[in-house]
Formats: sequence, C-alpha cells, structure tokens
Amino acid sequence: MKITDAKVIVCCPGRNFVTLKITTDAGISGLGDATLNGREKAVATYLEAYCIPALIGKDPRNIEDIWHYFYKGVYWKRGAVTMSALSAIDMALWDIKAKALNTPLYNLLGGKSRERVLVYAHVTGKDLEQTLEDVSKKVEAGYLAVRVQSGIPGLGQIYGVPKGDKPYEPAQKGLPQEETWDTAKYLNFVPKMFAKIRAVFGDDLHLLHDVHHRCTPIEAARLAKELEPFHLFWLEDPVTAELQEGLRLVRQHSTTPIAIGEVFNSVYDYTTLITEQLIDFIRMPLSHGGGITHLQKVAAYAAFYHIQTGFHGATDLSPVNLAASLHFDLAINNFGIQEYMPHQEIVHAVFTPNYHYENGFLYVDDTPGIGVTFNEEKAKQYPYQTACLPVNRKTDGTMFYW
Ligand code: EZ4
Ligand code: CO
Repeated sequence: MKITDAKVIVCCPGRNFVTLKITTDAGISGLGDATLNGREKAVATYLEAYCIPALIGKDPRNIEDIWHYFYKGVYWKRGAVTMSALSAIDMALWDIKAKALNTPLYNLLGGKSRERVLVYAHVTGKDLEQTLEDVSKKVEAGYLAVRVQSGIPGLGQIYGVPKGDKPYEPAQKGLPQEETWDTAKYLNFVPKMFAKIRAVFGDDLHLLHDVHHRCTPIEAARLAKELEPFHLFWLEDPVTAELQEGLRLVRQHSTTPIAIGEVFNSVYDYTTLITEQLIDFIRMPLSHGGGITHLQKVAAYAAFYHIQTGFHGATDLSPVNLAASLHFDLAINNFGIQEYMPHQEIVHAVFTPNYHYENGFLYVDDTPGIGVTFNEEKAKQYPYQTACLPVNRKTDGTMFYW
C-alpha cells in the first residue's frame, strides 16, 4: 500500500478545526486531528510545507517507522506545533490500518478492557448559586463525575465561566481578550465552594477541578491540602508544569490526586512526574502528544507507576480526536476517566461521530477505523476565522498565566 495524497482542511463550524486526510492507492483514507487552539495555521503550514511532501509514496502500514521519521528524523523536534502535526499523521495512519483490516481501532490496541468509558462533564456558573444549579443539571443528565469551575466574587470574566447564555468556549474571535486574576481571592473561594457542593450532593458524585496552571507550588499545596476533606477525583494543573520538580511540594503536603498534561506533547514532559509518582493522571491528548503510537508508550510507562489516564477532551479537540481517545480508553488497563465537553450541533454537520453519551458513559460503535466521517463539502461552508485564547493579567496589570 502507498500514500498517494494528503491534505489539510481547516474549517470553522462554530470554532476552528484542522483535519488531516491521508489517501492511499488501496482506496482507503484516514483522518487525523491537527487542531491546536488559536495556532491552527501554524500546524497546517508545517504539515503542508514539510510533512505531506515527505509522506507521499510511503507505505502507510509502517506506522512506527513513519512516526520516527517525523520525530527522530527531524532535527527540530518536540513542541506543540510539530507534535500536533505528527499526532495527526499518526492518527490517520492508525485509521487507515484499522479500515484496511476492517475492524474498529480498539481491536488493534489490545481489544476491549471495558464496554463503556466513564466521562466527566463541565459544570460552570457565574457565581456559586448558578454553579450549584448546573451541578444539579449534570446529575439529572446522569453524569457520575463533574468538573466544577465558578465565577469568583470580586473577579470578572475568568477561565471556565461562560459569557451570557452560550456554552463555554475559551477561544474568541480576533486577537486575545484580556482577563484579570487574583490568586488570593481564588484560594479563599474554592474550598468553600467544594464544602457546599459536598454538603448538597453527598459523597458519591466524583468532583474534579481545574486550577489551569495558576498557582505556585506552595499555593497549590495549600489548596490541595484544604480540599482534602472533599475527596476530589482530581485537582488538575495545580501549577504550571514547565518545572516538574514543583509538583514535589504539592505531593509532600496533600493526598488530593493530581492530573496534569493537557499542554504537554512528549514523554519528556512527564519523566520526573511519573518516576517520582508526583501525579495520578496523565492528560496529554492523542492529538498533541504524538498520537496513538506515543501515547501507548506513555500510558504504559505511567501504568508501571500506578498512574491512570484522564485524557483532555475539550471542544477544541475535534470529534476525530475524541473518537480515537475513546478507542484508546476502551482498550488500556490503566484508563481512569475521559473529559467530555460535547461539541455544538453544527460541528456534527461536518464530522459525523460514531459515539454517543448515555447515563454517565460514552459508547463507541463498531465502525471500522476511528469511525468518524468528515464531510469535506460541508466543511467548505465554514471557512477559517481568526480566533485566539485569552491572555491573563493580575489585578495590578502584571502579565500572568492564562
Ligand atoms: O483551556 O482546551 O481542562 N480543560 C481545559 C481546556 C483548555 C482549552 C485550551 O485550548 O483546561 O478548557
Ligand atoms: Co485543563
């Protein structure tokens, strides 16, 4: 089998997605998700200018060799842009292989370890009252796990809180918008919020929270310690993990489980965290972390250290990535949980999913391959629109992490 063509389609059904389609001489094509939120064109250009010309003529069945061609073979390796491109190539090759063998992807990853995938929903509200109402709605919808973010008294628009009645979507049209941050106000509010949620909803509901990289190690240690009585499923990205050693301090002070890695793109972002058992869940998504080929290795490495998966599943990752993640989640032994932020209906006009939600779980059907179909004609109706993630400043104007 030979790769005869590959193309990148950037479309904007409500938000931007970058899709790689690889075509072969066997009449089989594969899809990969190359979306990097707010940096879509950088990945598209890298694929078009440097990767696609080198892909043509290669045998798509040799996934491991092609992976290393674009990793070891490339002098300027790692980084979000190049790894997102490599991830999309890898995903499309696995899609082709599974279609060629006429079997759903999970069969090539070891088969099913479970029939369904536990997911967590996003709860948001502009204040505590609205947040509690939203927890109720998600519980009514059958969710067994919820990630809770809320507006904070004294702060304006912040991460995780929707504007008006629209579902939360961090990227906004045009140049980055500015948000304001105050860690002291945040640290005072969050433990009170979880105390209230536990008091109202009891012990069984799994509760998660995303710090979004905004604490120093000692601040994160305080938060993780104060949240201990509420038994979180996880505390996500408590510190910016450019400095892996920062997690040691958090660990020394608390038994709150830690999840990290949605901005990671290689196993080398994780080595200290995994070998020193400083975290409990890896979150690096297939579409940014080197695809199925690399995540199989990272997930296996994590498993030896009692660490589970909890893949990133925000709406800025396309249905192709979500479906691929679900196959992976079904197959591996150390699956933990899957983030599930449903796409807007308009997204499904372009990408037809092969998964569905029911009572707290996602199910994937037995369509061969990854199983998502992509309607190129429809995609043309939704051309790319410039959109960026916000930037964040402290209340005195100092630039801060978003
Ligand atoms: O901010 O995917 O856990 N989920 C998250 C996401 C990220 C976005 C950034 O593109 O932190 O909402
Ligand atoms: Co996050």
